[in-house]
Amino acid sequence: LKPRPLIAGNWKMNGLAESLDQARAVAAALDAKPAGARVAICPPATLLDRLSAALDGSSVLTGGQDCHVKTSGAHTGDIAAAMLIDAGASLVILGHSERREDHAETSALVAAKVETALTAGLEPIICVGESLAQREAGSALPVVTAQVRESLPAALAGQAFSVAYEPIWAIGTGRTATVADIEEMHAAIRAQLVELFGGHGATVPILYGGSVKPDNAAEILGAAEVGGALVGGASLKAADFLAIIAAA
Ligand code: G2H
Repeated sequence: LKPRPLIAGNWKMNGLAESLDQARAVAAALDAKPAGARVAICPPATLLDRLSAALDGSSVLTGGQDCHVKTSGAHTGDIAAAMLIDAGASLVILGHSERREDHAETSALVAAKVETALTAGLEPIICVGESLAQREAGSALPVVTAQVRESLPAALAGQAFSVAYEPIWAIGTGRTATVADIEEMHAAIRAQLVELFGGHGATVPILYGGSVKPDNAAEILGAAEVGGALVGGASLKAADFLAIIAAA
């Protein structure tokens, strides 16, 4: 059975208390007119507890943007998977390219974090994607399929999770991959998932991320093997996020 598409908002390092109103507006609109997709918002950690409370009783899930590989201890500035759960999260984004770049996260570390998140009871959204230089060198497919192999631990077998393909050159740049680019990569990721997880791998949602906006959402979400979207900038405004959700 094909799972429902997942539309996840990634607020990144944006959002103060007033942003909760945008999330409330999304929840109210979806309560009035339920979406076909599952919907989640991943705010900065400072807002997670308040956002989860604000969305309590609605259909909108909340998630973290990262968690530490360890379950607790002396890791100043970091956040543990159990803390995300404590703040109401049910999902967590792991291995986003901004974490891989800003914090030198390797696929091996991402895989270890995925195990930690699963043990805590979080549903991981595991991000992969090539840089512009890698795409121009013609190595996008091998780079991304290697990231999938190395970032997805065997512990994911039978578990709920999704993979998000986010070409780095299309993130926040206003530049989107073409449908042909997306379909080619999603097919390669699907083949890798089936190789790793058999029949389960055939059903894992593969999200697309990178400048998804109301005006390109229908085209992207209609592409083969696109099982949802990870939405950055356009998830910060309720009207834009709702338009993308409606396209799923
Ligand atoms: C890609 C995406 C969300 P944006 O990072 O993860 O952000 O939609 O702003 O490109």
